[in-house]
Amino acid sequence: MSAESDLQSFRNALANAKSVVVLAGAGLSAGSGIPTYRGQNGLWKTQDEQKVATPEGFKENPSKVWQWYHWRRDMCLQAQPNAAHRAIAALAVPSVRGRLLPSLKSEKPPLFVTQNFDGLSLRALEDLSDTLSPAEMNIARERLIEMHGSAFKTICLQCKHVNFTYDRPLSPALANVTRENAGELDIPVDQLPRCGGPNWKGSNRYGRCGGLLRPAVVWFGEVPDGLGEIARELNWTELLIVVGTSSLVYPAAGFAKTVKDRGGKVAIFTLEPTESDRNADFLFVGPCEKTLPNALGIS
Ligand code: BJW
Ligand code: ZN
Repeated sequence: MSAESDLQSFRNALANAKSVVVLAGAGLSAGSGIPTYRGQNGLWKTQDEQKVATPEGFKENPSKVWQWYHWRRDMCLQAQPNAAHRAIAALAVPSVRGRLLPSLKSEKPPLFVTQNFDGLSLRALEDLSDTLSPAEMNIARERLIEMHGSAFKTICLQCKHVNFTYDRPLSPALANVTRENAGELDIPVDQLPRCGGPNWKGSNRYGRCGGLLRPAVVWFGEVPDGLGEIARELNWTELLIVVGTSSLVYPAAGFAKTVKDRGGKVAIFTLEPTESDRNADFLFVGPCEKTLPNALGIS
């Protein structure tokens, strides 16, 4: 199938689909300068995932883990959404959906499931605040599932309060942590981020209890967020658009098979296809910040 006919048949599939889901991975944000996990320059080349991305690793050395998340969180804050984030966000605009996805059964935007913790998809959506009404924005936010959590959320290990903030640093002791020294500094546990913030005054109330915070991200062995809603949608998804994931981490790695088994179609946008990507109905190879806006006709 030539690139052109691929594009035309993909556009036809979009036009005919009654339900569409988008699934994204780290490749979506690679064009914004956020490193992927696997592959040549992936994070796991220099960092042991068992030490920094498991609950056991955090229990063993919360200081190391917090330092590692601090510099990555900073990097996410400095990064900007790219053209692929913007193209997906544009599906929240009713007129764009009317043009591209005229057969959608629901009035809501397609469910957008991202494995990324960088917050860039949310920011791309929020950049549309002049275009979307407050109600449309709320619905679009609800249709975005950050299934592996967010760099900007914390959870208190004691009272379980979840907090969202773009503030930095989350504790004064993290201020000097950089990519180069992350994990090397000797920061005692009582100087790590705490429930109620650095000026905690001894209260034991919910959200201000002084307990140790952890990043509200999903580590290996933990259950991802939003699985119930995702499973419900995948039951009747006619087109799954997969962007920039190696499809090695479950349960997300199984979504394409679920859709195929129920008779749906799968479109994959990736830099380097793997063997399993070749079973896709539509395959777009190249940087998704170029291929995705082009395929959707949104620049
Ligand atoms: C581009 C591009 C460009 C580059 N344009 N493309 C054995 C068998 C089956 C399962 C398991 C098993 N052993 C253990 C498990 C379970 C485990 C798992 O799957 N492990 C595998 C490694 C084997 N999974 C879990 O533990 C999950 N939980 C779970 O299973 O709970 C049980 C349960 C499930 C369901 C119901 C009930 C119970 C939790 C997984 C948590 C993953 N957490 C992380 C860290 C998040 C926080 C943080 O960032 O620190 O999530 S790990 C990391 O991997 C991160 C990612 O979201 C995730 C996926 O990575 P992703 O996005 O695919 O990135 P890469 O780097 O792998 O790929 C990038 C791709 O982009 C590449 O293909 C590039 O080519 C491409 N690319 N530039 C387009 N410009
Ligand atoms: Zn607390």
